[in-house]
Amino acid sequence: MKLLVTGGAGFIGSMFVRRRMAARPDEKLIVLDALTYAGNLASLAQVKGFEFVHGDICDQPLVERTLAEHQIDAIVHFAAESHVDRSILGPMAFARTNLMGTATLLECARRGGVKRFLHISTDEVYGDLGPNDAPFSEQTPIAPRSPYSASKAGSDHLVRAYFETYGFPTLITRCSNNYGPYQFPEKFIPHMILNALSDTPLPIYGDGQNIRDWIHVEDHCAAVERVLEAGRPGEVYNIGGRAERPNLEIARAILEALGKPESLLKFVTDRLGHDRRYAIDDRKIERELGWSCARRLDEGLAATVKWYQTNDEWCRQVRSGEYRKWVTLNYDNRDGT
Ligand code: NAD
Ligand code: TDX
Repeated sequence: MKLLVTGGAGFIGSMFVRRRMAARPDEKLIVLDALTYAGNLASLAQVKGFEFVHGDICDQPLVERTLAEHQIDAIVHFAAESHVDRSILGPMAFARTNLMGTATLLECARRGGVKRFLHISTDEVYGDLGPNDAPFSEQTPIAPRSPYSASKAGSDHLVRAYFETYGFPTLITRCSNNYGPYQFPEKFIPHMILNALSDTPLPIYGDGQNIRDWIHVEDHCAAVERVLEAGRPGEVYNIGGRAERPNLEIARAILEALGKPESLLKFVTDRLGHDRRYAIDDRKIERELGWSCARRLDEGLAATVKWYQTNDEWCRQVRSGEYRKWVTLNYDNRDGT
């Protein structure tokens, strides 16, 4: 299979590429990534054998060329603007990449004869839950509440429309909150770990009782591989960690793991439109494809804390902005983008 992975320099995409290349070193794998602030080639530094195309999924000629030149059979589409807080500050980038980018990719892939298109979506498209509501299933109506989740929901609708209208072989996964190595520290868990390590207050939005279902990024990527291999075209598969926790409990666990005092917790103004609870019913992927989450949250979190403690060079470069040097040297000076 000749595989195109969009967003392969991001947090989840890079884990997918690392795992895939380790298991199938002879497979032809192309990463297409615009290297926004969230893309970091250092996350792929140890990986050999893949090809990298620096480009934007909204750039139709570039996408067409990439698909044709490499005779791509299948696409795993991770590329997105992914941070809710940024979507509240600047929603247009989310509409552009998540909607227009996905539309561009779908249209080029359909015309280019791609045989499988796996769209990586999120549980956030279902909206939020009250404390006693049943978890989201694949039948739960789509009801996004942030510009991020609305743009992802829009992209899911486009993907579904390509299956229904053209019979184009699409698949969708909707996963809960990921954690693990190489996650950009704007997201909750790495943000808490790095602040704790530098004795900086940990900002807890609202009352800290918002609940997320946490899954280790390796478990998510294993599920994505199962869907790529054996998922039924036209279907949606939920993926979850079966580990619902209030944010405050996670922040406390991180402080405890690092031997830091609870006085570092700082309650701050809540996120606008903050979803209260996510929970996932992932029995369909378990039943149909035999996948289930392998890592326990306490073990995965301990390993993640350790990873951020021991990979201080990656963290330092991300925090200082030095990781952007590659883009500046190779591209910014050449064509002004
Ligand atoms: P990320 O922000 O870490 O990475 C996104 C990657 O996409 C980056 O490498 C970035 O450079 C690239 N990118 C952004 N805009 C692009 C464009 N226009 N063209 C080409 N590349 C572009 O995101 P992530 O956390 O790895 O999430 C990956 C996917 O998984 C996203 O689609 C996200 O919605 C979904 N998802 C994430 C989570 C989570 O907890 N992080 C959970 C469920 C689903
Ligand atoms: O500093 C913080 N303090 C805080 O209390 C941050 C960054 C977050 N939070 C809270 C907000 C959420 O309730 O922690 C929770 C998790 O926040 P994020 O890491 O921003 O994740 P979330 O908004 O839940 O969205 C994530 O999961 C689904 C990803 O960013 C999305 O890409 C994915 O689709």
